[in-house]
Amino acid sequence: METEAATTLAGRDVSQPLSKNSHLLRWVQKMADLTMPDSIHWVDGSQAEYDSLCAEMVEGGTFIKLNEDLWPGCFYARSDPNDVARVEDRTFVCSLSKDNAGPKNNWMDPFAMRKKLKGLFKGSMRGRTMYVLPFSMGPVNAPMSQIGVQLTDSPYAVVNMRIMTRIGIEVFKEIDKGIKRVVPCMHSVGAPLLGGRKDVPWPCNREKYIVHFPETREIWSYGSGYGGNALLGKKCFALRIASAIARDEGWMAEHMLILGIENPQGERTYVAAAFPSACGKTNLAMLIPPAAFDGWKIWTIGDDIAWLRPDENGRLHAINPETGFFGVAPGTSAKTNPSAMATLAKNTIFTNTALTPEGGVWWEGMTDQPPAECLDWRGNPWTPQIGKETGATAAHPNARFTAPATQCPSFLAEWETHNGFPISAIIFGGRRSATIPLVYQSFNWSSGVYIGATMGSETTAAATGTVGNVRRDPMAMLPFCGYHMGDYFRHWIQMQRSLTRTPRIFHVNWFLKGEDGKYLWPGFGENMRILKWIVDRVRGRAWAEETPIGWMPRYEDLEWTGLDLPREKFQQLQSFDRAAWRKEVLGHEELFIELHDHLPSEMVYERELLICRL
Ligand code: SAT
Ligand code: MN
Repeated sequence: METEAATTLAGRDVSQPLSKNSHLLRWVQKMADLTMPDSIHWVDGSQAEYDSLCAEMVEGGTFIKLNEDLWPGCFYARSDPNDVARVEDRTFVCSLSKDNAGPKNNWMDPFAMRKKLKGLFKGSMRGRTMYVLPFSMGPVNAPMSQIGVQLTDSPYAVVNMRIMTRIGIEVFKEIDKGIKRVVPCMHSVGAPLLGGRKDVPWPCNREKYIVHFPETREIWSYGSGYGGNALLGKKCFALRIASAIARDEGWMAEHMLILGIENPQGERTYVAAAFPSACGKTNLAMLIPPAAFDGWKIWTIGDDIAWLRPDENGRLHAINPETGFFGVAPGTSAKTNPSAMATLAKNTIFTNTALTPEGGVWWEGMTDQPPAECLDWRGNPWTPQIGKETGATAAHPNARFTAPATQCPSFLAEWETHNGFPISAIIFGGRRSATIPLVYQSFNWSSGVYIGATMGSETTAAATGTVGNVRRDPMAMLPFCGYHMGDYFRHWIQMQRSLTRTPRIFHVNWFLKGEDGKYLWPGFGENMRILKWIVDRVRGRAWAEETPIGWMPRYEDLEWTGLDLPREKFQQLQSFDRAAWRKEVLGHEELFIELHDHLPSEMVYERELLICRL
């Protein structure tokens, strides 16, 4: 096979193929013939390779090396202003039947889409190197892990993927065993370098396609180099494709952080929490308990994606399939998230933050005092005065850091070898300035699934589009579910059957605002108080009051030492407004009408019950 591959690829500069898998070799060859790169580089995943790719990108202008004394091992990139976030309107789930993709996904006939993609990818890598990037989501040998190979013309994607996933030789070895199915992931920034044209720092294309074929388990991404559009292991594989695999195989791929809560007696409780993009998952995952919680500790396991599977005893276990954090920079500070600041202090890639004159990075909220001057995320001079006059921020609101998880001080060390952590509670949460109380608990699994399914959240800068509208974002999976949302609810309901003990389900909302427009809840470390109540509920140690929407803590059920939050304010945070909830339920109805022909009857019953209680 090697010789066959080598002959057909003659004329191209090809590094030694690192796999003997004939399917893989044939596919690489076929894709090279389609995309016509100048050279092919088999990614070994070594530090030396990473360093040389970074050096090449510094040379080419994609990367700026940050000041080694201030930011050791760190690089800075500015994206094209037209390529700054996930593009949901350009994201497709191309199942054979439109019905399987459901009304919440963009769909195109897979045959028509393949034709379209062939046209787009034809010659799309001319003048560039195609990287053959093998990656494993989850520890390479672990039973829960999944393997993919991304062919990409973006060295930026390669180095980011090295932080975010397990890549390189060990994954090729796993592929060569021929046991696990490999998900092929095609990625091109769609900017061929024709006739010796000079490259730009951030090549991309105005036309973008992020395409998933769930039946054949394939991903094709064209035109973007940013985040979830380009790091295909993340949202495309670990959520959209994996959710479809998980439904077929009886497990769950969810947009959830995972954390462990340890009390002073050393007892650990693991919880998973689903929040939409840019709603503070990373902050919650890295929470540091306030001083009053002496002896308590939060362990970080993941900040974005959880794969959950019942073990042989019927308890739901979770792994984080990633190895890094692709976190939102703005708002991250030594005050809001000291662990994140420690994590990103070295060996980190910053994208679309501001660049300071001393070769450091800055973003809104990082320090109380902005730098006197800096270059903004577009490379233009920025001063606080310019910011005031023009309203321009120094960092893009979706500016990101890509940082290794092992650098996080609260990261759970045994995580690599572990087969997953038993999950006692699932927390849903959205960004809602009104109506939804600070915390409540569902009555049972199916009412909990209803709470997750009807979750709403105000939109953020993580996706292109208007910011601040309330949209229904079921289980925070609206942009990430690889099949019909109604079937997804059914899968959630059915999971109960394979569980001897279901996790308890909660809903939180840190984002309630008072009449003055200010947040009512201090958030961040103080969220520990809510987590403690949740742990105590799960373990049958805490009291709650029944309300029409679920179980709620009374003021005296929470630990208040060290926080001066008046009882009246708590009442405001926990208030239940019947009229507002009646409106809220109409929003649920809108979603259900859209999904009606696939909606499990449990969801309809739960809605009826809720209406009766209201
Ligand atoms: O999808 S990204 O990885 O770009 C970030 C997110 O939206 O959560
Ligand atoms: Mn996310």
